[in-house]
Amino acid sequence: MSRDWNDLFITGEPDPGEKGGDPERRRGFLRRLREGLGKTRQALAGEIQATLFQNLDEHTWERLEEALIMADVGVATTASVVSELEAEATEGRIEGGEALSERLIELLAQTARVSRQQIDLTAKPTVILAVGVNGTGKTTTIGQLAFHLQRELQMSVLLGAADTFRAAAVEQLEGWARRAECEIVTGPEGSDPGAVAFETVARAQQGGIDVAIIDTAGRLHTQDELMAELGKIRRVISRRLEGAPHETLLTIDATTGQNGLRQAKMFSEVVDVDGIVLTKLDGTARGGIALAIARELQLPVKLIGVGESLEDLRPFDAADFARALIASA
Ligand SMILES: Nc1nc2c(ncn2[C@@H]2O[C@H](COP(=O)(O)OP(=O)(O)O)[C@@H](O)[C@H]2O)c(=O)[nH]1
Ligand SMILES: [Mg+2]
Repeated sequence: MSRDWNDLFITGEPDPGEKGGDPERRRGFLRRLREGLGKTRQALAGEIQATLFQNLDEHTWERLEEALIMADVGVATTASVVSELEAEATEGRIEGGEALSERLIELLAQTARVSRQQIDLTAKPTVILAVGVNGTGKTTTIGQLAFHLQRELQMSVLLGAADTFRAAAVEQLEGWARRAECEIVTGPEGSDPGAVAFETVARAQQGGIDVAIIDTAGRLHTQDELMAELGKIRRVISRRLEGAPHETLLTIDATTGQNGLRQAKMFSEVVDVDGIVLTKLDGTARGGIALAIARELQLPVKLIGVGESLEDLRPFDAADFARALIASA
């Protein structure tokens, strides 16, 4: 789990200091996370606190299950977490609302833990490919990620606008390139996305760039078409640079709930995905989905988006996340 950018990225540079960065900054981050998750928190935290701080009976566990399922934590995840909590409480291993609430956070965080949480940036250049259904937040995520790499970690970034389907998509990425102060490779509208991807990797190699991030279109006419296009982009990239793309990130829009999960499953069948970016958590009361995705897709959530500003993309830490949803303060 990555509590901070320094935990998320493997850069090969010496650790810049104390894990998790400076405490002031971390407090600020947790406050923003709580605010960003406000809608889910409003629906969930009060209900859970009220339930766990009352006398425990069979209704306690039912109410708890209902609240978690309403927040999209998922039926299977909810069932296993609540039955474990109930067992521990019944056996007297945990007592009191505070301890129950803490244990619930721990159990939820555990379910979200799957292999390889980090993003390895030691290859030079590292090529990151962004995939996902249109409108899920790929371009926004790329811009925010470029900003962090370039401006905070002092890594050089090159963007590749391989979503050549619409001119507006290229302009949008150009806007982010300006904000992040990084270079961008574009092609004419309707041109071959593979050619743009190839050019991006080539220029990153020639220019000694640290990270190339490639945007894709993610149209979903048919699965075959999508598979053909993404497959071609990947082949072109790996032909230019062996081992690339090093990281394929799949964006999922949290507001689309279980439907988004189904689409994500389809994508992960078509391309090898290394991690999930879960966006728009600020726009839903069902943000619990972040805790269920890892288990359902067997893929780690690596980044979360809680808004459209530069600061709104964050590394995902399941414990911080669960705490932001549930804890009273
Ligand atoms: N509220 C909110 N809006 C977001 C977030 N991420 C992206 N958006 C918005 O969602 C829309 C689609 O995003 P975009 O990056 O263009 O998606 P793409 O089609 O996958 O590239 C845009 O209006 C973004 O500003 C987020 O975390 N929160
Ligand atoms: Mg886009």
